Order: sequence, then C-alpha cells, then structure tokens
Amino acid sequence: MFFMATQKPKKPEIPAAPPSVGNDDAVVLERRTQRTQPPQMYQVVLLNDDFTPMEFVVHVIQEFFNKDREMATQIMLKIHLEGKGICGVYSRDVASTKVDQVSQAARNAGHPLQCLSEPVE
Ligand code: TYC
Repeated sequence: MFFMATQKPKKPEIPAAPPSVGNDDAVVLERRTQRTQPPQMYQVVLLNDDFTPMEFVVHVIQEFFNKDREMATQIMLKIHLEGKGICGVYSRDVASTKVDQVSQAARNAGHPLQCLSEPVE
C-alpha cells in the first residue's frame, strides 16, 4: 500500500520588501533573499583545579573528545597553565551530553574536575 500526498509542496516564500518610491516616482519592489542562520555552536571547556590528576584529565579528553594521547596531553597542559581550555565544539545537545558525561565520570572517580559549555562567539 502507498499513500499519495494531497497537497503540492509549497515553495518557500521570499518576503518582498515594502514598496519604495524612487526619484521618478516609479514604485520599486525589491526582493530580499531569505537567509537561514547556521545553528549556534557550543564549545565544551574544562577548568583547572589543584586536585584532579593530570593523567585523569588526559584520559577524559581522549575518551570523550576523541583526541589522541599527544593532543589530549597538550590540551590538559594548556588548561593547567591557563586555567581553562576548549576540548571540542559541538551542537547544543551534543555539547550538553559531553558536559554530563565528563561531570559524571569525574564524580564517579572522586575528582572535582569542572566541565561546562558556552556558545561560540
Ligand atoms: N592542575 C591539575 C594538577 O596539577 C591538573 C589539571 C589539569 C586539573 C587540567 C584539571 O582541567 C584540569 N594535578
């Protein structure tokens, strides 16, 4: 069995700009192209603290942000030296899931590691 659409798909409407009057009194209708904004992206950030072992942070970055050991170590050292560091950039839902996963892993291991996400400028 198959179903047929009952309505023709509608073309997206492009809003017409309000009529403007030119020098010669002619009415000009401008077309404005509709532009869809790309979705807001979110960077997932780890914060430094004095207690979480470096090895655990490297493991977390490898595990949840799919970095190799060398890159994970570089990111961890940057956080250690500068206070915070970006581990990855994702859509809002994925970023939120990463924050939850990292926070849970840190809690389970008894470390105070803080993870958050923030909109990319
Ligand atoms: N500063 C921690 C230490 O010296 C290491 C560390 C790095 C902790 C990065 C958290 O996000 C972090 N053991």
